[in-house]
Amino acid sequence: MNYIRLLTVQDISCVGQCSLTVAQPILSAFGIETCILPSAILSTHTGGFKGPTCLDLTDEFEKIVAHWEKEKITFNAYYTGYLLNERQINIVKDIFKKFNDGKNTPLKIVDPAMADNGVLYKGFDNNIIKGMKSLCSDADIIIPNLTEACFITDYEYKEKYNEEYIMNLIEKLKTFGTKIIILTGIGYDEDTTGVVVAEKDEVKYYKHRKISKIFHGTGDIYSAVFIGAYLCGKNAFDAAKAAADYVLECIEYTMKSPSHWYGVMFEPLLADYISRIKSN
Ligand code: PXL
Repeated sequence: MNYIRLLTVQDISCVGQCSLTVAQPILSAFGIETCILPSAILSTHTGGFKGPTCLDLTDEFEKIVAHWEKEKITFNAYYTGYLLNERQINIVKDIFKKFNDGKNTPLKIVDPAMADNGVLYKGFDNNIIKGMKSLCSDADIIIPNLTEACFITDYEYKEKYNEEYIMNLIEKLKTFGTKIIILTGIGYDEDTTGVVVAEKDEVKYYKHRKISKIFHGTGDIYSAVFIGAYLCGKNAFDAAKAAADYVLECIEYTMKSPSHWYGVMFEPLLADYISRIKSN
């Protein structure tokens, strides 16, 4: 594998096993140099802790970008996650155009992390949807969950649906013009869920068992493993499958510790998983 220097832009939730505290260890374990631009520092994520603190780092973005430009820093790939507002998103869109080594155009991967289970995360309003629509239209790969996909396409969110509903959603997502769409959390019956992978004219579905308990941060773990596996040479479908299998393993492991409610204990399984995925 060629050496890859990736920039990921998302928040630091100091406690909570999501965003950068997930992306950095996972991508580094894949052998990817993982540079960070933190969108905010929160004491915890916003999904269940009471009254998290949040320091908005938007004002730092321009200063950091200016310094990187002076240092002639380049990236081979970008991965964006939880961003705070449209101003931040506009700076990220600008970052996408800079830091190119002039040889290979960096790959732009956008997880429009802003919503789940039919609702926006706490603290967001419709402006974040507008911003994410714009960011997704600049991406090569998008990784929305069902809720995010509905928000960015103005499509009705449904808890129960059939394949036709999802195929119509995929058609709407295609209008963003990305090379690959990874649509997560799609299940057609009570006991299963899965991921839809759309690339060129091909749409494939990987179905696996569903665990009814909801855990925070699973979307971030999913994206990081998908990106790690994809950048290490797996095709999109195999990377999507690998990420789903890992998230499932981590959830099952976490459920053995019922008091661990705020995230998924992915760390104890990471080293073994990476060596398995790299050997096949
Ligand atoms: O996992 C998504 C996420 C990331 N960052 C913060 C969050 C959430 C989800 O709730 O609150 C701060």
